[in-house]
Amino acid sequence: MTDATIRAITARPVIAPLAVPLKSASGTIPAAPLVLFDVATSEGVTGHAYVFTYSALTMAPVVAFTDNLAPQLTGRPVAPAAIMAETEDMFRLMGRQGLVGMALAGIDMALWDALGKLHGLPVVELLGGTVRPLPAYDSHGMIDPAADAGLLEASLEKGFKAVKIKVGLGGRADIAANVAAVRRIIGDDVALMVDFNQSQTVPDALDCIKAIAEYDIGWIEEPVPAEDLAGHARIRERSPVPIQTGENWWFPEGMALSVQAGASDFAMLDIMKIGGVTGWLRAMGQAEAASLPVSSHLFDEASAHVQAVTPTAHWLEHLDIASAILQEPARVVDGTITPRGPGLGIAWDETAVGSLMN
Ligand code: SMN
Ligand code: MG
Repeated sequence: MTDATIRAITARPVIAPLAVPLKSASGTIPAAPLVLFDVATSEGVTGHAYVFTYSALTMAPVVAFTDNLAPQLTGRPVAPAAIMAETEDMFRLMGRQGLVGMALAGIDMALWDALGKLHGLPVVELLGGTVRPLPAYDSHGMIDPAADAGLLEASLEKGFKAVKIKVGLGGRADIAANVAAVRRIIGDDVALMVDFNQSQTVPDALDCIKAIAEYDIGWIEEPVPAEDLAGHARIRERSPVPIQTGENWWFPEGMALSVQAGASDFAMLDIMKIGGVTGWLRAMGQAEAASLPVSSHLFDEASAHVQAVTPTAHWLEHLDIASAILQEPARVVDGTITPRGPGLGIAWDETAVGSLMN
C-alpha cells in the first residue's frame, strides 16, 4: 500500500543515435526520435519511461500534449490502471490512437516504474512474476549480405538463437536471393524471421512467401498494410509459414479486431501502441484465450517485465533504440534478456540526454 500521488509529469524530446540506421521497406529511420517521460511523486520517487515516435516531427506534439494533460492528472494516486480508465473516458470521443496514445503509454509506463520503485520491486515481481531470462532475437533492418555479414555474425557471437531481417523492396527473386544469402551466413541452427513491413499486396506476398519458405522461416511479419486484417487472414490461409502481426495494434481494442479476423498465427505487442504495461496486461489475456504466442516489439527494458508474466510468451525483440540515453540498457546474455528493477529498470544518462535534447 502506498499513499503516493502524482506531483508532476514532464516529457522531453531526444534524438538518440542508432548503431545502424533502421532500414525497412517502408522507409529508413536514421536516429531514434524518443520522448522521455518523468512522473514525479509525492514520496520523492520519480518514474521513468520512453516512447519512440517514429518521426522527429511527432516529438514536439507529444511533449505539448503531455504538458497540457499533466495538470489534470496531478494529485491523483500513483495508480496506472485508474489513470488509464480516466484517460480512456477523457478521449472516448476522439479516440486514443496516434500521438495521444504515445503520451498515454509513456505516462502509464512511468507510473508503473514509479510504483515498482515505491514498493522496492521490479515491475515483473509487482505483477506476480519472477525475474528470469527471456529468449530474445536480434532484430536487424534490411541486410546487404555482402556489406552487412558482420552484423549477422555479431548476433551469433552474442548467443542469439534467432534473428530477424527486413525485406520487401525489389521483386520475388531479389527477396529470395537475399533471404538465401542470410540463411547461408547464419547457418541452419538459428531461427530466421522475415519482416515485410507492410510492403506487399496479397498475391505478391504469397508468391514471395512460397519462394522463401524453403529457407526455414520462423514467421512472416506484416506482409500487407497493418490495417488490412482480411488480407493478413487470406495470406495466412495459404501460407506455409506462420504469419506474425501486432506492432501496429493500438490498445487492446485494436488487437481484438485482429484476433477476430484471424489475421495471424502469432501476436507481436508493442508496449507503446498497446497502451503501456496496463494495455499489455489486457492484451496478453486475449492472446492466451486465443492461443497466440506473444512476442514484443522494441522497448527491450519495459517489455522484458511484461513478457516475463505473459502466459504464451514467445520471443522478446532486441532492437536497441535507447542505449545512448540509458544508464543501463538491456543486457544480452547468451541470447537472453532479463528484466531488471527496481520498477522498469530505466534510469537516464542525464549527460547524454542533455547533449541530445532536440
Ligand atoms: C520496426 C519498425 C519500425 C521501427 C523499428 C522496428 C519493426 C520491427 O517493424 O518489427 O522491429
Ligand atoms: Mg515489424
